[in-house]
Order: sequence, then C-alpha cells, then structure tokens
Amino acid sequence: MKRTLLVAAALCAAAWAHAADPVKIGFLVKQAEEPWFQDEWRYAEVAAKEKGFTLVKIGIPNGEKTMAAIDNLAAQKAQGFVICAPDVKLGKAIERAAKRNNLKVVSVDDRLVDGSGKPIESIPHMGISGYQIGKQVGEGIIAEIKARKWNMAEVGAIRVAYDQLPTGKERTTGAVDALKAAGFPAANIIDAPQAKTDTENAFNATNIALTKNAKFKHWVAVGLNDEAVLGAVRAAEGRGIKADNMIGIGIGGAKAAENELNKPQPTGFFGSVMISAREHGYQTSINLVNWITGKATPPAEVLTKGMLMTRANQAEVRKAMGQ
Ligand code: FCA
Repeated sequence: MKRTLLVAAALCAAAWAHAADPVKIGFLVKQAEEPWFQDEWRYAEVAAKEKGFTLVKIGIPNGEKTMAAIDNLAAQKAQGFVICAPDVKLGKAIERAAKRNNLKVVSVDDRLVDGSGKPIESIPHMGISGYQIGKQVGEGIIAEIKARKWNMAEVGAIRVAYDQLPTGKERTTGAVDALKAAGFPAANIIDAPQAKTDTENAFNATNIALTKNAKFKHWVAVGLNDEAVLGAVRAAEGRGIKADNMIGIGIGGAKAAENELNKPQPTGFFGSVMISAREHGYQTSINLVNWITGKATPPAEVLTKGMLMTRANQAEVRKAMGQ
C-alpha cells in the first residue's frame, strides 16, 4: 500500500514538473453590457471548461480601465489576454503594456491600429470582413424593398454611422455600396452619426436625421451592429414609421436581435446578419492558450462569415452558425 502511494506520488510529481504553470487568460471587452460581448464571454467560458484554463473577464469601457486591467492580469499571474478595445488607437499602448508584463495578446472584433491608423500586424486578430458583412446587409434590404415593390425614389436610408471605428465604417460603407449598386439613389442616404455604439445614441442620432428629412414615404436603416439599427427602428416608431414602412437590418444576431425577431408582432427590425460569437469567443481563447503553451502560433488574421437572419429563417441560421 505504502509503495503504491509512493509510486503514485512520484508519478504525480513528474507530471507536475512537466506541466507548465496553470494557464490563465484575460478576456477584455469594451462593452460588457452588450449581448454580443456577453456571448463571446459565454463561449470563452465553454473553452475554459473544456481545456482546463482559467478565464478572467473584465469590462474595459475606457483607456484607463484598459491599462488597469492589463496590470491587474499580470498581478494575477495570467499569461495573456484577448481584447476588444474601447478605442482601437490604444493599440500601441496595449502592445507595450502586454510586453512590459510578459503577456501575450490577441485582438477580437476590432483590429488594433498604430499611431498612423495602420493595423498592428504583430497582434493576431480575429474579426469579420466589415465590408462584406455590410454588403450582406445592403443586399438583404434591397431584396426586401423589391419584395415590397417600393419605389426607391420614395425611400430614405439611415446610415447610423460610427466612422471612427474602422470596422464600423467598413460595415456601413459596404451596406450603402450594396444599396447604390442596386440603383438606390445616393441622395436618399442620410448619415446619422452616433456618439457611442449603443441603442440610445443611435436613437438620438436617427431622431435628428428623421426630423431633417421628413419627406420620405418609406425608410431603411443600417448601422455597425444590432444596437445601432434598433436605435434607428425605435426612433422611427416614435414618428409613426412602423414595420410596414421600415426595413432595418443589423449585424450581430445576439440576444438583442433575438428578442426583437421573436416579438409577437414584426417591427421595423427586419433582420440581422448573424456573425459568430462562438468563433470569436471560443476560438480566440483557444488560439491564445495554444500560443501560451507553445502548441501553435495564432493565425495573423481570421475573418469569420455571417448569414442573414430574419423572423422566417432564424432556426436554420442558428443551426448553420452552430449557435
Ligand atoms: C464591434 C461592435 C460590436 C460587435 C463586434 C463584432 O466591436 O462594436 O457591436 O459588432 O464588432
């Protein structure tokens, strides 16, 4: 009995000596209250359980909190972090803080940029092709305009804009380019710049745009995410523009879109291009952990795909996206 125990203890010690420190990573997101980021965290937790590492989730609404979170992770002996920064221009500062603390860093959703606005290639990234996903939004809107037999001359398009974020600008540019490519009059496209990427700011921005452009009979709305389009839809409703006269298509497909698409009565929120929170939460975490443990270096850039989800095809889209 004693011998068996000794052998077991020796085996354990050997295994322990081989194993590196327990892996701990941070997952830092700019808007922890947004369902998209909640989903990313949820899928990162799935990875942590499955692969046996520790996940530290931190909301980083501004630069100061971002820097504090990185120092905090180092103090907790984490070895790296996934980040969606509150401002992509913090890129160089984030890279320096990571280096100083000997932490590996990968970005998700929003690609970090240097002082001149160029992507920081040394930080592996998982995101979406903003322009392509945006095009899917625009094409979805055009298909629905045609299905409703609207005369495009009588349709106004709200572009809820957040152009300081490159992926935001790419998404809405892709969307309006698809509208224009289908013959939508460029003069009917109205910018509604939002101060922050949430529903409230999109609502306020759209209200101003609608006040200035009361002449249109029908409306469509695009934005960088579901919250932006929801804000536009709510503002339109406030002016009596309901589902019959509004086609809003968002980007994300998380809880915010799900709630809306499952309301008993359709609203102006016609659909959302669903993107993969699973890939962005689960796979980024695993890529980072594999990097830390020396298994594999993450790909320099991965762009994931999206699918248009409407009230009619929700179940199929969720199934196809594995969510
Ligand atoms: C950006 C947006 C989020 C989400 C994510 C994939 O970070 O702000 O709403 O769309 O990209």
